[in-house]
Amino acid sequence: MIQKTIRIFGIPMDLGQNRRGVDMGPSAVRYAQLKERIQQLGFTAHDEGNITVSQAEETVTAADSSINAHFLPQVTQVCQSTYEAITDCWQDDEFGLFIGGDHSLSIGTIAAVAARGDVGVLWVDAHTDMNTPQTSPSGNIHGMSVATLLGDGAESLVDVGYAGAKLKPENVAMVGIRSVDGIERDTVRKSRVTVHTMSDIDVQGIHVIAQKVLDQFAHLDRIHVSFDLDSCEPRIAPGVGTPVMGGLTYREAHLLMEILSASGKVYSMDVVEINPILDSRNQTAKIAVEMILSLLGKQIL
Ligand SMILES: [Mn+2]
Repeated sequence: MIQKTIRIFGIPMDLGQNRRGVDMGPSAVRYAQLKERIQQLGFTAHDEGNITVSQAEETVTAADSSINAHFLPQVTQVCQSTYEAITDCWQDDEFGLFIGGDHSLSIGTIAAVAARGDVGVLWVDAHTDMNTPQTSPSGNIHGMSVATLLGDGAESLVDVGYAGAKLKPENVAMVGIRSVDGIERDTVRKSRVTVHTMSDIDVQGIHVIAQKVLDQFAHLDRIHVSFDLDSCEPRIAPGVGTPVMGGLTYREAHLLMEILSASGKVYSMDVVEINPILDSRNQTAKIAVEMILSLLGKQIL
């Protein structure tokens, strides 16, 4: 497919986790010449600016200690306005590009994508993000996004956009996984989500894994890529809130994007968890732009 027009939204959400700084991710990616680079590839790019996100400091509502999910009302509201803004401005024949912000924002972006029909979601991440308020050791919502999208989580978040689950587990694949919490491990095992761990990539090679993802999504016309920069090896992407050693190399990440792009099915993308405060000379935002260009079809020759 690869649409001719790219519609960009920034979602400076930092309420879904506890390392401050990911709210500056959209600025860092724009500073890394996102729009110019996309236009150089021959696309038209429209930047819709940022969704409004309240600051943690201005929160007046007392924390709700009855549920283990920090900033639940605020995260719900941002996901809802993200859903609405995307639904209003993003045309069917455009590629949707959503820049974060922490990974909780995907609850809003993927709700908007899924509202247009069945979609395969490739979750590129060090973590499975399948905790619920009942299982989460931290209470941080960015570790609950996938469970929420599958319909298991805080009710207000599950119902962002429209009531109920947004994804079917058989339409979700994960790549880059190397850190899963205790009880979360049981949830992942029991779910029908397909998980390709770093060990699988080591043994089989990323090209084989990429093909398996495409085979899994063979019955679907559209693929959404949710790219958490912590999937990459921290030496190449140091500017993330939760770095985990042993991640995707620069070339593995690129090749994954290139193979997906060649399928002609990629429809939209989240790029999340870039933390410029922890970064080194905007290196992580620059890698994010490289991944976006590869997914849009940039080739070596
Ligand atoms: Mn994540």
